[in-house]
Amino acid sequence: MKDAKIFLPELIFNGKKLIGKDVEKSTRKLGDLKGIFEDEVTFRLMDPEQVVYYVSSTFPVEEGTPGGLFMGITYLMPGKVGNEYFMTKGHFHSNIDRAEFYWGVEGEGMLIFMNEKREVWAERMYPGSLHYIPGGVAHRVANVGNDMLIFAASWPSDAGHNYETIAKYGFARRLKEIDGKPKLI
Ligand code: M6P
Ligand code: ZN
Repeated sequence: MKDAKIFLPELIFNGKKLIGKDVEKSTRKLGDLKGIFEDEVTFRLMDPEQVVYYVSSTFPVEEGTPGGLFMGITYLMPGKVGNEYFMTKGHFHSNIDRAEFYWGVEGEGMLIFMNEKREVWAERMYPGSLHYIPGGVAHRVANVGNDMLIFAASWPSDAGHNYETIAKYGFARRLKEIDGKPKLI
């Protein structure tokens, strides 16, 4: 029998960066996050062009394909709007029962969960922390440190992002810095 072919991988995840074929980058600036922070007066005084986070992702199959997986790495800048930490938009999955893994790569973060009953809880993120996000649970990450927060994620290719529910009703609690410490209030 002839030897089977051996290939080099098309992608490299060197721990902090996703490098290779078809890696897509998306950027979210402060101006794209209008309405998610409570202190709108302070928000309006800030530069809408300031980058809050960007995501490098690989989509090996078409979005919506059942059974596939996506992977992305998010780079979330340190900062606050008033006393509320910079955070991702946050979303439920459009196919609400789809789960996801997040894991901490660098920096200090907080993963905020909210179920459909609007119950909120959070887990600390740090290099090596691994977080299972069950189906039916909205998720958002805040950078609670002074340096960039890097976390990676893998989610089903038919999960989809439902941003509307969060845009309309928000999370039931906000993560704020109170006396120098993060608190969910
Ligand atoms: C992770 C994944 C992505 C998501 C990104 C940013 O990398 O969950 O699917 O897009 O975080 O989060 P959001 O889409 O809520 O802005
Ligand atoms: Zn998700």
